[in-house]
Amino acid sequence: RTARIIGAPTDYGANRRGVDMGPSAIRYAGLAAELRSAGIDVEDAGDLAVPLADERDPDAVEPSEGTAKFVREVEEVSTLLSDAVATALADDVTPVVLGGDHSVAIGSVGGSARDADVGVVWFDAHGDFNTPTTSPSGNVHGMPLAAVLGVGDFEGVEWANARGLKPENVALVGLRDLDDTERTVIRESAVTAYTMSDVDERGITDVVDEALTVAGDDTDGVHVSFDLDWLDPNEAPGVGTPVRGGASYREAHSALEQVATSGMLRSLELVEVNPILDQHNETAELATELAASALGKRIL
Ligand code: DIR
Ligand code: MN
Ligand code: MN
Ligand code: MN
Repeated sequence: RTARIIGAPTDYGANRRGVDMGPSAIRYAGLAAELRSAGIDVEDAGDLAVPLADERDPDAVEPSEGTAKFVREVEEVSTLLSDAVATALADDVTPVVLGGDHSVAIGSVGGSARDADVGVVWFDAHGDFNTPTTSPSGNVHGMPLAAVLGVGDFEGVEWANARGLKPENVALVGLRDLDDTERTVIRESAVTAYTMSDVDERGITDVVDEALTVAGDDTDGVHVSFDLDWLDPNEAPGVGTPVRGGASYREAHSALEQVATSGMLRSLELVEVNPILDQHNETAELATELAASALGKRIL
């Protein structure tokens, strides 16, 4: 199989500058070489032309868009990314999107689900189910799942909604930090959510197996959205919103090896790597290793 790397160097969805350097950090950590050594062919499409943050005003939002900061810029990046992902799939290669903050998922899920029925497995400490009205932070990186599913303010917002995605085919794995309204909205939604307690009780293999069944049920493939803050901060310190009690190094590899084994992976993204907050680029190195596991690297 061939993987096409697509860099989305944006921090418009987060309040921490530096996450826009994620694609550079992950390339520097040796992503292409790691994938090639695992027998995967690699193309690098380079980075999307993201507008320069220093020239944009965070408050330049329309009143009807509540408190979503930089929502115009997020729309701009999402549109570029959605096209790049859809093009990769049309070219019969596997898109590997490098964030950037998690707002990039709006573009990658949108592109992946443009001309197909797609399921999503979302590895994250957070639910990413806020909307401009409910978000305590106003940061779009806490909203991408609500955006692609058309929840709340995002209902009928064409650039944000993913055409071929139903909530019944969405599984969130490893939740441990939800905002109050977010908890209610997730409970009321048809998505399936597994907390870290589920991982503790049932083990990662069982949980991921079920998550893949949910996402793969009557779909053409699965998009894996991987927020590095899913891991414990001891393993992945270079993220903007670390939360204690996350997945271990082994659990993360095991989960993504299962993704590869399932044969259902359609598109992959690795987000929230922030080299400014990192120690010796170790979070980017981890992202590199995990991408190889998801794409089929095996020890023997
Ligand atoms: C928080 C953080 N719930 C927010 N979300 C993050 O801003 O809405 N998602 N970091 O990955
Ligand atoms: Mn996230
Ligand atoms: Mn997160
Ligand atoms: Mn939170």
